[in-house]
Amino acid sequence: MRRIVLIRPYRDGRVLGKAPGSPYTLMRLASLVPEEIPVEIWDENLRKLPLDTLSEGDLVGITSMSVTIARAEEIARIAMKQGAGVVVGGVHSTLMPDHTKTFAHSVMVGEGYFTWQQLIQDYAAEGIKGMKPVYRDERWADLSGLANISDRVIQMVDEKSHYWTPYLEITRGCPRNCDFCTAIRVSGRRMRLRPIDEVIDEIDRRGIKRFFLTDDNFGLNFTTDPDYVAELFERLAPLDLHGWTCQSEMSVANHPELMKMSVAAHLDKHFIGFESVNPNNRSSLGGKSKGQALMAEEAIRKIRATGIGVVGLFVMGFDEDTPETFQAMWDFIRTSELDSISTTMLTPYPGTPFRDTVEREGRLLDLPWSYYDTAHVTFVPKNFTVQELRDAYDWLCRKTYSPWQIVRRGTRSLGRYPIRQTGKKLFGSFSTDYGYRRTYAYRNAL
Ligand code: B12
Ligand code: SF4
Repeated sequence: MRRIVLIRPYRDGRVLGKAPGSPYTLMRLASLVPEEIPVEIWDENLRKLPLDTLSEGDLVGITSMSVTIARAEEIARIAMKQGAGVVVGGVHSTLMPDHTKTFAHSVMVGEGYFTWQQLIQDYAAEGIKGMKPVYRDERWADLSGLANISDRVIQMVDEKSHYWTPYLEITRGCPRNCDFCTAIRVSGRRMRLRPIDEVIDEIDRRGIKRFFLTDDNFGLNFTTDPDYVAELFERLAPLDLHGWTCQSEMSVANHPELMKMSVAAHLDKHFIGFESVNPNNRSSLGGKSKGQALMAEEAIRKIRATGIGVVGLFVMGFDEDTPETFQAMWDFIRTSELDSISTTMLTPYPGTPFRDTVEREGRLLDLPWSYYDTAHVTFVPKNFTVQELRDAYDWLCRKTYSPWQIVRRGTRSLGRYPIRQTGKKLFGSFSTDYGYRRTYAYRNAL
């Protein structure tokens, strides 16, 4: 084997010279490559890929989400034509292996922690001939000692020079069961926790000062595993961090003691999946106490009172939604104390019960995967025409992400911190809304 090349296909590009987020998935996978085999990470958000250098003896691993699968396919076909062995893994290939199989020697279904190592051995022994069409790894393995990021990978990626936001995994999985959610189909419904020593060691060796957790529902651990969370916060508190953010749910507001500890642990913001201000949508939301604007307001107030920010995540286009839901959403955004807002379009991702429903009812629109970016309407809604839903969503996004609204929320957010912390908190106070404005803007680029 000449080398292993791990590729992230283009999606976000660069902002002021750096890509928005580090290639965390590939950093973990590259760390599983034995030291004697050369490994490279190619991030197409960062630079044009030297695909013409791929040849026989190279093993190419490509990561995929539905939105990037078309580019993954182009890269895979070029690499295969030049004689490289090609494996595609990630969310899309896990949920649609039959589609992915058509343009790769191997498809990685599931987490791949163990099968990736198996595939490397198979390729090293017999080249492309040794690669099995499908490798399955859906055992939801214990995270202890699993693919810790190696020093070789830390040096190679040089996150500080190339990326605005480093990612970090502390827990994985979510026991809830929202019918539109892909995360639980690829990370499992059992909450798994990384050993705290390994988390602290990783932060230390990577030298990161800010990070975004990849955890599907970190905040749920406040309720299900308070001792773990308390110990984690105690260990993070003495570190010299600028701040970090996580995905949560509003039940964190019921844990004042942990919230207090989280401030000392440099937690900056909870991204909270309120999902909907329409109470009729509760059945789609897997048992979370959601869909109730009053409860949301109370939770936001309590969390912000501790000095932690709240980013509200909302999904539009549920079957129960009507034009009034959009007005109610805007009223809520305008009057709430949220620090940043994400309003996304409900999307029938592969592997979800929601997709099964729209398929069964003949409501799935025939659109390329690039439209699965949560900013496009990809199915026929119940109470709108497709165009009406698009227009309603456009109306909401133009209001929510107007420069004035971004500045208003960002300045309010920054105002929560003591003046001496302004430098540290400036980036994070505006970057989230700016990022969502960009995500929405992709829609108009297609
Ligand atoms: C963190 C995260 C993000 C981050 C960073 C994403 C990134 N790494 O580029 C941010 C916030 C930027 C983001 C953005 C988006 N995301 Co996102 N994200 C996640 C989240 C919560 C965790 C992913 C993660 O990093 N996990 C930790 C790493 C270590 O593991 P992993 O990526 O799961 O990969 C493992 C396996 O899949 C496998 N594997 C993956 N690739 C490969 C490749 C090879 C060769 C092999 C062998 C194995 C392998 O090995 C890894 C280790 O086990 C997932 C939810 C989830 N549980 O998957 C959603 C998720 C992946 N995101 C999703 C979506 C829709 C998006 C956006 C389109 C949203 C938007 N509105 O723009 C964008 C697209 C961004 C892009 N660059 O393409 C969907 C994808 C659905 C789908 N069918 O594609 C998910 C599943 C969430 C959901 N809605 O349910 N996301
Ligand atoms: S709470 Fe979040 S991660 Fe959990 S199932 Fe629902 S959408 Fe998915």
